[in-house]
Amino acid sequence: MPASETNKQLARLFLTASKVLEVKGDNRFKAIAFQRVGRLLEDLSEDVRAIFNAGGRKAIEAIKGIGASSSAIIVDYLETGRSVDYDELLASIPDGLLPMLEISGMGPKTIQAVWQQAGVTSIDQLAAAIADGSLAGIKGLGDKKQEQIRQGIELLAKAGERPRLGTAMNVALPMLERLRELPGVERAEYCGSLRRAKETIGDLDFLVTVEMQAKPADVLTAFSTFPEVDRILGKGESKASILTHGGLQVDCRVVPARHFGAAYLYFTGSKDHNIRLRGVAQDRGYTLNEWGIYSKDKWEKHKRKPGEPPTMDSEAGETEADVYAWFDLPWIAPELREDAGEIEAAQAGKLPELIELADYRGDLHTHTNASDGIASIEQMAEAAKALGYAFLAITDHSKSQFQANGLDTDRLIKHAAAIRAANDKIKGITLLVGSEVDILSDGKLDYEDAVLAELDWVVASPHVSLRQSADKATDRILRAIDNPYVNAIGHPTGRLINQRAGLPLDMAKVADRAAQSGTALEINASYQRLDLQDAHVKVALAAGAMLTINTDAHSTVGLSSLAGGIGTARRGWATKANVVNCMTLASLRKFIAAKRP
Ligand code: DGT
Ligand code: CA
Ligand code: CA
Ligand code: ZN
Repeated sequence: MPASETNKQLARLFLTASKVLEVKGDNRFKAIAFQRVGRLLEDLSEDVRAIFNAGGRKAIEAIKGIGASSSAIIVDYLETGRSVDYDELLASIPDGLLPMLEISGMGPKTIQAVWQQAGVTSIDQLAAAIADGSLAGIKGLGDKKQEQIRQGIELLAKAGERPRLGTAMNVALPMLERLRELPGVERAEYCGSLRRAKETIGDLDFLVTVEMQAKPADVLTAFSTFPEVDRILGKGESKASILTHGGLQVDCRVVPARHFGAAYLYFTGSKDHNIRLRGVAQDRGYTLNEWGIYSKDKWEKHKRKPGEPPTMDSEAGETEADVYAWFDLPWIAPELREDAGEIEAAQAGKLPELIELADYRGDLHTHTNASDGIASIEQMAEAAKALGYAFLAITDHSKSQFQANGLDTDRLIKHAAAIRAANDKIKGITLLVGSEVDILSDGKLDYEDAVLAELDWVVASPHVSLRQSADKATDRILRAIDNPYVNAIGHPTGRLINQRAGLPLDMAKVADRAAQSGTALEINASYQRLDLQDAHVKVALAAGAMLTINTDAHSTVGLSSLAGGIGTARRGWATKANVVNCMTLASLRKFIAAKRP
C-alpha cells in the first residue's frame, strides 16, 4: 500500500532534518536516527494521522523505530501543521546549503568545509569560488575534487532542463488522474518522451478526448487551474501549455475521439519515427498528420481553420493500430519509436516481443535492515509475495560499504542463516541468499571466494572509484565478471542521471565477457540510475549477454518501482528470453550452477 500524504510529508521533513544535522556535523547519531525515521515513514502503510487520532501520543511513541525526539516532532506536526524543533533546525543554517547536496561530489562534510572556511552559502557562490581559486588550501578540496564539483554543478544545471523519468512521472500521474475525473473527459493519456520511457524528459505532453457535448475549452480551463500550475504559458480552444511550480512544462491537447489514434501517434513521437512514417505515406500519395491519413490532393484543397479538426474523412486515425495497419505494419511499441530500425523490423515482421511487467518472476537485488534498508527479511518477502513473485534475492551490502552498514563475514553468515530460516517459514515464495558485494577499485571483491561460494546469488557492484579511466574501469569490471561466484554486475557504470557520469566502460568488451561467462548485466531500475542504459542494453543483447532487471529496493514500497527498468529494457529491444528475472526458479538455478566450478 502506498504511503499516505501525511506520511510522505513527515518523511520528507525527517530526511531534510537529517541532512541539516549532517551539514552541521554536530550530532551524527541523531542524523542517522532521523534518516531511519524518514525511511520508515515512507514505508509505513498505516496513515500516521490515523494512528494518532486513534491512540494519541502514546500510539506514535509505540511505532517501532520512532524515538522520543522524533515522536515529539511528529505530534507537534500533526497538531499544529508544523514542528518548532524542525523549523529551528532548518533556520540554523543558510538556505543555500542544502541544495548543494544535489551536486555530485558535495557531501555534508564538504558543504560544511566550504561554508565554515570560505563563507560559501549557495551554489552560485560555490561555482564562483572554484573559478577564482578561493577554495585553495581547504583540506579535502584539492584541484581534482574542485574539478569534480565544477562538473557536478554543470550537470545539475542540465537537470533543471530535463528532469529524470521518475520525477516527470510523479508530476504526470496525479495530473492525469485529475484530468480523467473532469466532467466530459473521455480519455486522457500522456504521450511524448514520457510514453517512450526516455531516461530524462523535456516536457510533458497530454492528450485528451471529450464527450460529444463537452467543450474542450472547459477542460483546458480546469487544467490550467490545477494546483501544480505556476504559470499559464498559453491557452486556446484545443491546447493549453502550463509551467508547474517545479519548472516542468505541460502541454495539453484536446482532440475529438475519432482522431485520437493519429494524435496519439503524432504526439508520442519520436519526431524521427513520425518523419519516417510520413515519408512512406507521401510515397503513396497521402499525408499523415495529427488528425489522420488523407489523400494529398484532397488535403491540400481542404479548407480548415488552423487548429480545428478537418471535416473530411480520414483513411485511418481512430486508433494507433488503425494507422499502422494502413501502412501494412503491426502496432509498434512506443519505446521502439526512435527510427532505430523499428520500421524496417516491423516491415519484415521481425519486431521483438518486448518484455512486460507480467513476465517478471522475481527481484534479484534488494536490501533489508541488515544493511541500509528499512524492512526486515520477512517484510520484504511478504511484499514480494504480494507482487506475485516466485523468488526474491536478499542482497545486502558488503563490509567496505560501512556507511551503508555493510556486513562483515560473521554478520553475513548469520544473515544468511536468518534468510534461510525465513524461507522455511514463509510459503509461496523462494528466498535466495545473496549479497551485493562491492567491486573494489582494482576489481577484487569485498568477500573471499569461500564466502561467496556459500551464497545462492551474488550481485557484484561498483560503488567507489567511479572516475577511473576506460581501461582501468573496464579491467575492473572484467575481473569481477571472471569470478565464478558472481552472477550479475549491479549498476555496471555507477552513473547517476544528471549527477554523475559513472565509469566509462568499454561496453562491448564487458558484454562479450558477460555472455561467455554466464554473468548477467543489471538494468538497475532506480530512476536515479537506469544503469545499464538503453544503448548499453542493445550492446549487451548483440553480444548475447543475459540481463537482470532489479529495483535495488531498500523498502517494501521500493519493490514496486520497476517500470523504469522495464522501460529501459524495452527501449533496448529486450524480450523476456533476455532477462534472468523472467526465468523459472529451476532455470535460474541452472544459470547460476553453469558458471560455478
Ligand atoms: P522531450 O519533450 O524533449 O523529452 O521529447 P518529446 O519527444 O516529448 O518531444 P516534444 O515534447 O517536443 O514533442 C512531442 C512529440 O510531438 C514528439 O515526440 C513528436 C511530435 N512533434 C513535435 N514537433 C514535431 C514536428 O515538428 N514534426 C513531427 N513530425 N512531430 C513533432
Ligand atoms: Ca515532451
Ligand atoms: Ca511538448
Ligand atoms: Zn544495492
